[in-house]
Amino acid sequence: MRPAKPTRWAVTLLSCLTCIGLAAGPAAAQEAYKAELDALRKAMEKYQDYKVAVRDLYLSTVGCVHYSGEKMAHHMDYPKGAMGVHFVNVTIAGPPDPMKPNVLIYEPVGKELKLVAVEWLVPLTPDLKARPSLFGQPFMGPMEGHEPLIPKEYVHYDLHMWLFKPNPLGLFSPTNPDVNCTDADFGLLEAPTKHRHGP
Ligand SMILES: [Cu+2]
Repeated sequence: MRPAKPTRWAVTLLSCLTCIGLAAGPAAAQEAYKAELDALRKAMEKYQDYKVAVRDLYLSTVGCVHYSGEKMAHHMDYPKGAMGVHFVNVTIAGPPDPMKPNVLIYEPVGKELKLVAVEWLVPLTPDLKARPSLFGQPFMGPMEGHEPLIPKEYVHYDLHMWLFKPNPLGLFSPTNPDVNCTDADFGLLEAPTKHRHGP
């Protein structure tokens, strides 16, 4: 599946970053991009059923990722909280498409999986000339892959968006303190002691 060509509004959106979002911060960006966020939420709604996501090739990476808030060497500083279970679609490639995130994130609640967030994951490649941005929000990174689920060598940028569950730390915070992995069959705490260090 080839990524869809950016629509006119997406191009306008990308070229207009400096005029609104960056200077004004995430809350204002949320306001400025309200129509786009609503359109994205509508497009992603069908994935509240994880089986629909799997059929569209968003595949589960199983572990429910959460963070203690402790600083980790070679890692971004992630505030205490969880991301959840990432479902990754490797058939979506190319520049990040605001209407087509390549990752969906679910929180295990009881015996169910609740769609809570979407994420754009962009590998650092020689043709990538600048830090990607969407919705007036610069991506985090570049950072190493998050072991044990992503190899350390997979250097990338990413942007999380809590489209279906409010996040007190902000719409674009990488972690959400209101999401937890206590109901997950496979919890995966990324903490300093669990991180593989060099030889
Ligand atoms: Cu994530």
